[in-house]
Amino acid sequence: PRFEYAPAPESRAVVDIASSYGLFIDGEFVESASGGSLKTINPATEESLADVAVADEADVDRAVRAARRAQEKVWGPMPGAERAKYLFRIARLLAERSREFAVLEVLDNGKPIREARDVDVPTAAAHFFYYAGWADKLDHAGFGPSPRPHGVAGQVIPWNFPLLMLAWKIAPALATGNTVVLKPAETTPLTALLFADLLRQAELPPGVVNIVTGAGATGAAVVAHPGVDKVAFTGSTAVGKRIAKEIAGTRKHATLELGGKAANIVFDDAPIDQAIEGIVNGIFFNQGQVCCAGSRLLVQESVAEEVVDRLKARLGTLRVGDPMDKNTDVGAINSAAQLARITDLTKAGEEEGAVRWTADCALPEQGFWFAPTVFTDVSAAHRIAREEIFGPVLSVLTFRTPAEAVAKANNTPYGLSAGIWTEKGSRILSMADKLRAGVVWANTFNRFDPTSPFGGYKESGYGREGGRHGLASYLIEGSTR
Ligand code: TXE
Repeated sequence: PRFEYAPAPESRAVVDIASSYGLFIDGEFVESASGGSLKTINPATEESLADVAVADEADVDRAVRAARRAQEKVWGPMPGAERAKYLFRIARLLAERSREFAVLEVLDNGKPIREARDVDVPTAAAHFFYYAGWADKLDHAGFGPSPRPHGVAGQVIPWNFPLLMLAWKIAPALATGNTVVLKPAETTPLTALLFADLLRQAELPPGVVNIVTGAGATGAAVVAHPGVDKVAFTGSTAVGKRIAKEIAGTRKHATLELGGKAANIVFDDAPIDQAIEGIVNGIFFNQGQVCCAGSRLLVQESVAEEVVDRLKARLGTLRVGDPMDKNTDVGAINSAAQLARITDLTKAGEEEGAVRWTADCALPEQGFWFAPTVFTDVSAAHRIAREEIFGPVLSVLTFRTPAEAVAKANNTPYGLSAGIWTEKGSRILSMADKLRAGVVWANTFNRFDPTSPFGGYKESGYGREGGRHGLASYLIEGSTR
C-alpha cells in the first residue's frame, strides 16, 4: 500500500521556519548584494521550506572582512579560557535546543528523526564540548609553546550531515583562535542558519562565525578569496580536486575530506548476527549517503551464501518512509540530483552483469526515494564496485584468504574507512595495518566520536578532523598542507 506523506503538524510547531533567510555576516542576518535566492525543499514531500539568500563574491568579501576584523581584534587575542566559555555555551545550547535542530535537519535533509535525534545533534554538541576542553590547553598539545591560528578559515560543507559537518569544522577552528566563513550545501542550509541564531543567543562576538549560503559558485568564492588563510572542504572528489588546484601555489592551507568506497570485511568466524547489523548500519544509515559508508561487502566465500540470505531477510524488515516517524529506518534521498546519480549507477550495475535484489517495500509517491538494494555477482571491475554510489545500495564481493580480502579492499581509488568482522584479535591488528583506510572499525561500523581522528588516504583527501589531530590543521605549527 502506498501512503500519503505529510509532515506531522507538530513538527512545524517544534521549530520556526521563516519564509526567507538572509546571510549571517558580522553577527547580523543581512540581505545578499544581488538579492538572489534559492529554494530549499523537504525531500520527503518536495514541499518548499524556505527561500535562502545566495551570496556572491561581494557578500563573501564582506564576510571575510568581518571574520578578519573579529580574528585580529577580538577572537585571536582572547585567552583560550575565555574562548572555551563560548564553546561550552554553544554546546549547552545545542543540547538544550536539540529537538528543534533534529526536526529541522529531518525536514531539510530527509534523514530519519531517530538518526538526527540520536546521532547528528548529540554528536555535534559533543564536538563543541570536546574542543571547548582544548581551547585553554593548546600550549600543552605538543604543537609548541604558543601555537598560532591561521586566521580566517573558509569552510565548505555537504548536505549529508549538515549540522554535524558544521560542528566538525567550526568547533576546532574556534578553539584554536581562528574565525570562520562557512558555506553550507545548497540543499540543506537551514540548520546552519538556526545555528547562526544560536550563536546570537550565545552572544558570540560578531564576525567570529559568518554563514554564507548559496550553491557551488559561493563555495568557489570562499575558497578563492585572498583573505582566507585556511580552507576546509568536505564533498565530492571532483570538487576537492578543483579546490586543490585552485589553492596550489597560494599561501593557503587545506584539508579535504572527499568520497569513499569502504569495504566491510566479514570473516567466517565473525559473530554473524552482529555482523548483519553492522552491514545494515554500514550502508543503510543515512540512506547510504555517508562518505565512510560500508558500500562494498567483502564476505568470506564459506559463509557468503548464509550472510547474504540473512542480510536480505533483515532488509525486508527495514521500514522505509516518513522520516519524521520514530520507527522509520530509511528516509528520503536528499535531492532529485542525488536520486538520479544513484539510479544511473545501479542501472550500470545491471548492465555490467551484476545481479540486483531490491527490498520489497512501498515507496511514497512524492519525494525522493530509493529502496534498499543489494548487488551480488559483483566483480572488482564493475562501476558499482569502484565508484561511490552514495545511496542505499550494497555491492557484495567474496574472498577466500585474508590476503585476498586486503587486496580487494584496497583495490579502489579511495581510502577513507574499512570494517573488519572476526573473533580473532590478531587478525584485526594485522588487517588494520594493511588496509589503506584512514579509519578501520573492528566488529562495529560508522562510529563517530569527537576524540578520534577521521580522514582519508588517496582520493579520499588529506588532513584529519577530530581529536588532537583536528586541532593541528587549524594551527600554523601543526599544519602539513
Ligand atoms: O557534491 P559537491 P554534490 C559525493 C557523493 C555525491 C557526489 C556529488 O558521491 O553523489 O559527491 O554530490 C560545494 N568550489 N559526496 O554534487 O558538489 C557545494 O555547494 C567550492 C561525498 O552535492 O562536492 C556543497 O556545499 N565549493 C561527500 C559542497 O561543495 C563547491 C559529501 C559539496 O558539494 C564547488 C557530498 C566549487 N567549485 C557529496 N562546487 C562526502 N565526502 O561525504 C560545489 N561546491
